[in-house]
Amino acid sequence: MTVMRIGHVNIRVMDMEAALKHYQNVVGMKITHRDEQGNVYLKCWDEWNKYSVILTLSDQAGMNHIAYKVNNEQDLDALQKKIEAHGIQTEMLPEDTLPFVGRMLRFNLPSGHDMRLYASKECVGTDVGSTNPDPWPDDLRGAGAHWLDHALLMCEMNPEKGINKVADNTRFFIEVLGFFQTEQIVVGPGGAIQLASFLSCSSKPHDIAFVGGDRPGMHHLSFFLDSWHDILKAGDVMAKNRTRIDVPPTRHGVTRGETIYFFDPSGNRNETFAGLGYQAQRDKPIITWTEDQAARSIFYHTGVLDESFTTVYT
Ligand code: M3P
Ligand code: FE
Repeated sequence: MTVMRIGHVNIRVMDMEAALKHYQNVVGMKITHRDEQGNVYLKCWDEWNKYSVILTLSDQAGMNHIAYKVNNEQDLDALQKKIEAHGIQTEMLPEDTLPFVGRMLRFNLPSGHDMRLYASKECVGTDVGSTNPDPWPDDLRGAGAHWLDHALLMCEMNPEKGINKVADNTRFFIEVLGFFQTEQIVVGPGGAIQLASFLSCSSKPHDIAFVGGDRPGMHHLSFFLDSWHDILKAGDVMAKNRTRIDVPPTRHGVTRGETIYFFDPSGNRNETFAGLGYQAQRDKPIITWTEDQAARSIFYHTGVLDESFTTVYT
């Protein structure tokens, strides 16, 4: 188990001031760094590394790269060999290519997404510290998200042409990066097509997920909250800030998560996600959702899936 967790996501925004208001006042993050190119780095109060979101000004929304943290530098070297042996080219970027981050292994996932692995990022501590910590800090803002929890990436899928990057990424994450699959949504005759895949490298129901679509992209990045009550309050915060809500508070069948989907001002979808769902263990049978229950797997209460939920993404 060498990959520990999601480290950060670099996303593109079209209006930096509006984005900063959103990620600070709604999500509850704090700015920890600005670089000379104008990128802004933010962290959640319960994270101990320097940042988990990098905002880059652009004329188009979306994700530049996603990065996961591995145990140590030796694991990074070992993973480089494994990834290359799988037929994927890699590049080891030198320390400080990104501020406060050590060497960074760069490669493209089978789905085309730019992914990075690194072993070190400056530790600045959580907002309650590590000595006799209080359960939460006094200056919580907005939803008061604890940490960046996971991301869901859209992957090209065209069964007629035999293209299924959801399945290709799943194989890569299991065979090369050491993740294990917790859940899947299958469609088509005999459930032969893997439409969605949920993968863990921890004891959480997912640390990354993939869903099939027309083109690669980012469906959402998700921030962790403690409880259903915190989800309700996050909805209040969104209303106060006139945040565009995509899906109001509900529960997922997949992962059992309690959720709200909403958009940042550039149209990047965010999620607040509560509950650890269940203990994801490596020997747990994979949970399978069948095509007739696919909508309920995503929105458990209504069992209704608005088409825009899987067609609108950045
Ligand atoms: C989640 C989650 C889709 C499923 C989404 C599930 C888009 O976001 O955190 O469990 O099919
Ligand atoms: Fe999610």
